[in-house]
Amino acid sequence: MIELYQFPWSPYCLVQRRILEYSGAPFRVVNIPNGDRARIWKLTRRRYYQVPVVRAGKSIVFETGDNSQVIAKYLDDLLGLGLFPKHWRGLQDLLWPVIENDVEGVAFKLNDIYWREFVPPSDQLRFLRHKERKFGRGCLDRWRQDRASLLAQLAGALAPFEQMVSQRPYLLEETPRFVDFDLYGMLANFLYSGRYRLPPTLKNLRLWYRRVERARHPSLPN
Ligand SMILES: N[C@@H](CCC(=O)N[C@@H](CS)C(=O)NCC(=O)O)C(=O)O
Repeated sequence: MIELYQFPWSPYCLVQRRILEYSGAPFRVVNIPNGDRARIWKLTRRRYYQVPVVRAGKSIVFETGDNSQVIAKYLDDLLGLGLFPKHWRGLQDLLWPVIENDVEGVAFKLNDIYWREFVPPSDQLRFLRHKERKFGRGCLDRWRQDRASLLAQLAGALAPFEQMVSQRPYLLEETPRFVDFDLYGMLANFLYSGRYRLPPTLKNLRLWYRRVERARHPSLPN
């Protein structure tokens, strides 16, 4: 059975999780403490410590760069999902860095503001230390103070995607492709704390989000 090593609020893990659900393939989630990557380190034979990591039989799959999509392409091939069709080659490559930088860079801060509500107490010290070492002391309090401007920034970053889905059910066409799952993961991370809704001004994107959340591969029975 396929295994997804993750932590539940990670935007990149939420992408892979939704892809696996979409596929209908049986899979198992293995939760890793945010602050203790020993299990990932061992699994990848000391080559990687981030999440997500996917294990399928003897294959251990993880990203090789900031903009690689090794896991999604692997699952796409393995499960025949058609997430990277030839006719969108290049265009999806241009879109996913925007999704994973401009949208993710704001979305995770807004969710992290509520970290005490979802990071297990046993992991909170390591979580706080990890964030402060990466983004500076007091970063989580600063993001809380900046909440309104971060929300405005997020709405701005999402505006082009709202335009895209005002013309068609998914970002590119009638069927979800990789970028739909990618944007979904970033927004599922934003919504993870339960403290937010997608802005009402992004009417079509709200409908799109529900659509991606429920999408099932066409080969699956209804
Ligand atoms: N480009 C990678 C990024 C993965 C990533 O940033 N993972 C985060 C969790 S959302 C992580 O493991 N961070 C911990 C660390 O860097 O120590 C991907 O798309 O999977």
